[in-house]
Amino acid sequence: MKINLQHVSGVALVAAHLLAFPAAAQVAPAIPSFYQMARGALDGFDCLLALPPTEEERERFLLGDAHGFLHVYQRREQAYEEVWVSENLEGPIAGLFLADVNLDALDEIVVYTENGRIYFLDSTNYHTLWSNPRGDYGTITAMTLHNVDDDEQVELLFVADGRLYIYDGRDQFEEWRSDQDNITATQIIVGDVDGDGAEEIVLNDGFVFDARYRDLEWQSPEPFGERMALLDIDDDTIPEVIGEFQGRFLRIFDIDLRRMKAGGR
Ligand SMILES: [Ca+2]
Ligand SMILES: [Ca+2]
Ligand SMILES: [Ca+2]
Ligand SMILES: [Ca+2]
Repeated sequence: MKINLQHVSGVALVAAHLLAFPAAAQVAPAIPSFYQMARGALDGFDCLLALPPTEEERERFLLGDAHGFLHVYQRREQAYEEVWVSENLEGPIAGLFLADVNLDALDEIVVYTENGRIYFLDSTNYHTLWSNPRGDYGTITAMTLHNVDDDEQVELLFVADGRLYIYDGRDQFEEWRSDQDNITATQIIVGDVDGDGAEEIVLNDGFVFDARYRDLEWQSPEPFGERMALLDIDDDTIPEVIGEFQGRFLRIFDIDLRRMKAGGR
């Protein structure tokens, strides 16, 4: 059976890090590096983000806490130490990303809070470059970054107050919002899940939108789980949605066939 990995695996991320910093590959660290830990025990935390090492090659990572604070931790010998704390961002930190949202060749830190605030931070000095006005959105339940239009940079895709939004990060405006106002998704993934050559936006509460034209392609009668990943496990070159329920139970969905894979043969 052939398995096509649609997501960048943890191993690939570690490998990419070692390629980018070959010195790290030659000297085996006494303890696992943050990258290794993050790809193991800490993998999957939405509010932990490995940042590129400092100029002195010190590993660092960003943590957003439930009280509304961001913390930067830097490697110091056998441990990490806090080197920076943000002002209070007025709500539980709900997700962190690193991407060049404004197409200036520098990566920004993108932060969103549960109560509807979005911040762009400079990834070297952590200064706030931009934040959305208070009150634009009441609650943001999910976000991801993906290029879903003709301009080069990634857009912010998020679910707020029941709707899916596509937001331009460079010029900071809403490109599109869904007519559907009953969306409750807590995770968003993007991929060509039906094999037609165009990407879909898959929401874990069962909505599937065309990423480019934003038509509702399917609304599954059942949700896809709290956590999803894309993986082609039946060798038809179309990734299935692997959905995790209650933190452990897996179900597999063929979006192209509009159904859950049956158990057994
Ligand atoms: Ca940038
Ligand atoms: Ca774009
Ligand atoms: Ca498709
Ligand atoms: Ca498949």
